[in-house]
Amino acid sequence: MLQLLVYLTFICATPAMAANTSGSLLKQPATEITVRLSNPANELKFEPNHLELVAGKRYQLRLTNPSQQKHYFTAKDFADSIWTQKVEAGKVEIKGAIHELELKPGAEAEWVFVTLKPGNYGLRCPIPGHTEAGMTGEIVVTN
Ligand SMILES: [Cu+2]
Repeated sequence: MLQLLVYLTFICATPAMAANTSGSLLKQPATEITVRLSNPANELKFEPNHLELVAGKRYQLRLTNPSQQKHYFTAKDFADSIWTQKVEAGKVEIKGAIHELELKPGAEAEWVFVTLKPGNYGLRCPIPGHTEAGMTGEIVVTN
């Protein structure tokens, strides 16, 4: 009996419980969006560079890097405003908060999350020179 109590306490203390409040949100089908980090011509931009999302919806954001150099998808304020269900890359699945993804040439990743707070959030690739060259974007979350 004591063991059971300890076990329950442990479960309740895990961050995953925060997800329970949005449990029904996690069952809704995810809207798929693809964003390319640069392109085969190595242009320093996100395609598309403007995303419009709705708060309280579940999304499956597929990130690809079809260029010959690595890039980052960095949107810290956005990442703070959502609930990340998981990030899948290759055979690895990562649970919990994510702020930034680095994609090597040819890499692909899937970020599944639920938007929570409306707002305008910046997106950029912080590799020296890339933000300055225009590798930026905007994520708009509306009600
Ligand atoms: Cu870049």
